[in-house]
Amino acid sequence: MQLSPAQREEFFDNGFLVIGGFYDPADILAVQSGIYAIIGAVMARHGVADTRPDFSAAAFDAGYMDLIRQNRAWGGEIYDLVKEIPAFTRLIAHPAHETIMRQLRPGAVPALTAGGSGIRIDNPNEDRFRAMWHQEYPAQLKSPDGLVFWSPLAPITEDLGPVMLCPGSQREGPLPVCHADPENAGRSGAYALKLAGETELLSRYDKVAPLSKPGDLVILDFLVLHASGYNRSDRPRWSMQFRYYNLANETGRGHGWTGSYAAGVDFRSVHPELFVEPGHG
Ligand SMILES: O=C(O)CCC(=O)C(=O)O
Ligand SMILES: [Fe+2]
Repeated sequence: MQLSPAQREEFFDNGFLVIGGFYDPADILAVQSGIYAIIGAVMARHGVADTRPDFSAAAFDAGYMDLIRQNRAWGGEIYDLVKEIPAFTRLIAHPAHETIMRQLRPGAVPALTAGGSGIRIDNPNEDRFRAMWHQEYPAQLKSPDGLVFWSPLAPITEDLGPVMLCPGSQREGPLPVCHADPENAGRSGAYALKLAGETELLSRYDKVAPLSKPGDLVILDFLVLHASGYNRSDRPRWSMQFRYYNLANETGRGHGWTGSYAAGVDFRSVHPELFVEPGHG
């Protein structure tokens, strides 16, 4: 996987890059088929009759909305199980991720954040689980020059709420955060963090929300400002995230490549200067 000079320039200018048709369709199909099987297994566990059509890429999540309408907690079971699909685990360490990182971070020694990969299921109108505007670094730590590889499992349309990004915002460097109030009601860990001076900061940037489809890849700089969109459709928004960091990065080396919330660490113990009390941002 060789990036063109124009693609590299686009990434450095914007802090993100969309690559169409990046993954082998068979690899994506295997993950969708795994999700189909898990939905069936959860139906069977709860005695729900399985009247779904046979598996197809277009309807891999058939039955899911009916299940969560019956009992929202069953959606939580599916959310935890889909991370254990072998085909998903194979994609986490896809060789092309390392190849891309070596091209976008010259001299990098790519490493994979344990627990830093996942499958998001953004259900319609569940704004409580949206990611507010954030940089990846405080939420993940490891190294500030890390990359998020983001890829949808269903076609992303406007009404599904594509991820929003501020092009060029990665040049701000690591930005201070505070605890959101009152927005943090029901939020914890990285989800409760809000950028200090968010309104002023966001007013200085354009916001874009690129559409994508299964097999496409969106690469995000660990420092680019981004947020979940608002799912106002009647379908879940399925997407995969793979997170890589750089063992050759000096800041990472300085704190021992510590992880953040996923590793049970409060990032404030590593970067106290990046936290401000509400009202001081
Ligand atoms: O998919 C989303 O809504 C948020 C994505 C995100 O913040 C990430 O992948 O780091
Ligand atoms: Fe993020």
